[in-house]
Amino acid sequence: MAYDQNNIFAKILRGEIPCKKVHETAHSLAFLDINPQAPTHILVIPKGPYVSYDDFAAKASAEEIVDFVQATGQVARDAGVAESGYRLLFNHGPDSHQEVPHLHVHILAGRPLGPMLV
Ligand code: D5M
Repeated sequence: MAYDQNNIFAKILRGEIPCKKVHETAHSLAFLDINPQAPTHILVIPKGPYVSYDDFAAKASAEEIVDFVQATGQVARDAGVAESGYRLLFNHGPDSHQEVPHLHVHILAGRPLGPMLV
């Protein structure tokens, strides 16, 4: 699937629409989810044009991947949920109901999340 430069997160990265930024690194950006499903619901995205987890895993540089993983851990620590716990969620592709075609991980926390539902 080709990367759509007009997806909503591409617009956020270009500064065309606002976001509630919580963290930024050389290769990653974290901001609050507009439709929170938990008291803490933060999205972390790479700045590069990756459609999905598979696209990122296959094409991103080691530097980008390390940056993304470390940024995600830092955001959770800064949000104060590293001790109480959090869930990381990637939706990849149509069956997962991925809505935005720019890779993002959901950090969900702030209440007992219950068992993983599929
Ligand atoms: O999740 C896509 C997520 O993106 C969903 O939880 C809403 C969120 N979203 C959509 N638009 C925005 C803006 N403008 N700011 C912040 N969050 C947003 P998915 O895994 O693709 O289903």
